Amino acid sequence: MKTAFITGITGQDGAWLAQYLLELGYKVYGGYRRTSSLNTWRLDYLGITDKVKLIDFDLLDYSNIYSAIRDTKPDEFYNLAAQSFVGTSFKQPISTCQVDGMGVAYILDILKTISPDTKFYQASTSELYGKVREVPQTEETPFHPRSPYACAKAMAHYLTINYRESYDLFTCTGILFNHESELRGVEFVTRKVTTHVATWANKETGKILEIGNMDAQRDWGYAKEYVRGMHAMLQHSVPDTYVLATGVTTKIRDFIIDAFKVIDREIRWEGQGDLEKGFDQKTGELLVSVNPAFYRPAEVELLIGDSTKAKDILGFNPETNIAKLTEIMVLNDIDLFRKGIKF
Ligand code: NAP
Ligand code: G4F
Repeated sequence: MKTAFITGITGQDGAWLAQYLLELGYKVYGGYRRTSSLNTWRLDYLGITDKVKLIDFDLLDYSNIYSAIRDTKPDEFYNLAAQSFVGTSFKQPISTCQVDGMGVAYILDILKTISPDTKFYQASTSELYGKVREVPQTEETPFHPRSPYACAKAMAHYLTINYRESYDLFTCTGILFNHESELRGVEFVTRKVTTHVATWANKETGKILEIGNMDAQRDWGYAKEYVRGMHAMLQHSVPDTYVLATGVTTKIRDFIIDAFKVIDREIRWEGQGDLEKGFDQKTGELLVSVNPAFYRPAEVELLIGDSTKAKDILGFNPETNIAKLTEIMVLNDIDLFRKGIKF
């Protein structure tokens, strides 16, 4: 039986990856950080909370990481833990750098010292491209990070490659473009939109969606499919860096329009910039309103990835397009809302 250690197991990708590895017959250790109440809603949703072995794990604590690796000596180590919200990284730049940058330095050095045969996956990100230098973005496109989050992830990315080149460790980096799902945190824009749309499914309960920059574009895929790509990277004979993306980009505005269409509401836009608003075409109800509080000090305007390398070498071929993904998320949130879940 192979063993895997997943950091960030309580997060979106951690939960999907744990489910996938359990299906493959792995023993799964899940690193989770202590909070005042253990937050396993995603593992509960997938019905796997009792099937993984939860281990205390905090990326800020070297000695904790050391003992977690010493005690488990996994075949594969997936580092998915991070302060992953770009907006927050502008408000908490120091802790973001410590967790997302230094935390990875700790893991790599501990692996080198006490578990050099463990294969390592680092969750890199399309945020590295930032102010993009090339369209679409590939493994060769230069980086131009636009947030403390992306800067910290750049450090982690290069360290992962450096430990591969310097010490012959089996370390991979996956430059993943945005991937979403029913398990996405509600502060990220897709899930923020779908939870708001769900509140309009019962007419009397609609909540106005306050939104930031609607002109940014993202290459959105389905997280459940992307975690298979992470696993495939560690099964290949040679450690490397891969882009995982769909190759299709969508404006935030179009995502909002399509999400409301799932519940048969057409949006009529009025005004411009900070004053723009979206009304229900038929009823005139206010559905969407711009709130500059959600603008970022520096924005990543356009992301679109080319994952030809992952397709050719790993067989990565995501099937869920953005229309299907939108429908999955909206219908799931309507279901949750009707069951009384508060967003
Ligand atoms: P997520 O839902 O925000 O999950 C992040 C996880 O990290 C949570 O389990 C969180 O624990 C944990 N964590 C945060 N700080 C920690 C610390 N100091 N020590 C230990 N654990 C800590 O993120 P995700 O969407 O699953 O993303 C997974 C990884 O991929 C992240 O590294 C992210 O930056 C990267 N990434 C994501 C995307 C995407 O579109 N989803 C794209 C590219 C890269 P709590 O539950 O306690 O908060
Ligand atoms: O959903 P977002 O917060 O995701 P973002 O910033 O692209 O980051 C996500 O994807 C990265 C991969 O590229 C990951 F590395 C990272 O961990 C995370 O998973 O924002 C998407 C876009 C941005 O341009 C943002 O300015 O949506 C825009 N936006 C407009 N209004 C908003 C809002 N974003 C959020 N979260 N909330 C808004 O109200």
